[in-house]
Amino acid sequence: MSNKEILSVSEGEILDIEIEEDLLKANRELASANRKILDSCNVKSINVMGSIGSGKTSIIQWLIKELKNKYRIAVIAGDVTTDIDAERVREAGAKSIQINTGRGCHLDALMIRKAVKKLDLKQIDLLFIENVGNLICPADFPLGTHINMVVVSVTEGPYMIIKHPFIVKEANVVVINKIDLADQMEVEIDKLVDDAKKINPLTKTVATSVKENMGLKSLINALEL
Ligand SMILES: Nc1nc2c(ncn2[C@@H]2O[C@H](COP(=O)(O)OP(=O)(O)OP(=O)(O)O)[C@@H](O)[C@H]2O)c(=O)[nH]1
Ligand SMILES: [Mg+2]
Repeated sequence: MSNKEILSVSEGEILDIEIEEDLLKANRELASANRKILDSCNVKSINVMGSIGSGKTSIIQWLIKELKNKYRIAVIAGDVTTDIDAERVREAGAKSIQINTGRGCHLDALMIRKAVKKLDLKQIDLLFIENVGNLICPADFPLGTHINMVVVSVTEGPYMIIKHPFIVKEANVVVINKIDLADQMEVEIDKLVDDAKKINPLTKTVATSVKENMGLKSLINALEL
């Protein structure tokens, strides 16, 4: 008996793969159309991805408070069911639109196209898009943004970057947040930075603590804002 197990792919599975490829292709085309629309209105856009509770909204609020006198800022907030995050960024001083994805684990380019139609882009300089908290699905669905930022938190432990190479490969900026808790979590920031650079040598890394107000200037530099 062979020690290799051969898995056969049924016709149904081939169809599934073809449908998935078509879906990803359609998303990429819509993403490029989104980019053209944003570019035509001189709106710089940032796709903020990261796991649940890593600090995505806190970081967006922090940036809004620091930058709202320099840029006209809007946020598209993706969430499964609530509009809590849209309200939080509105309170910080930005226009906001909530997208509820229901059971969906990521935003896609069509959702952004529809949300962008509700914004007066001529009145906006900077658009944050907070993706659904998840380190897997958003990696496959570009939105057409200029910058992809991934927020991880030290509270997720020492292996969260090395275990999620696909999203790190897509990231222009990796933010390691909640560094105020690094000692309690016994997580070494330098090791996380090395992990990110090994996966994506071109990505920029920034260590932050929103709670202790650490790393804001470095983050603004990394985002070229
Ligand atoms: N200690 C500490 N807590 C933080 C920091 N940043 C955010 N938090 C807290 O972490 C929790 C989650 O923050 P959010 O900004 O809501 O995280 P999120 O990634 O937007 O969460 P979801 O949208 O639910 O996925 C909140 O209680 C924040 O106050 C930080 O730097 N240090
Ligand atoms: Mg949030």
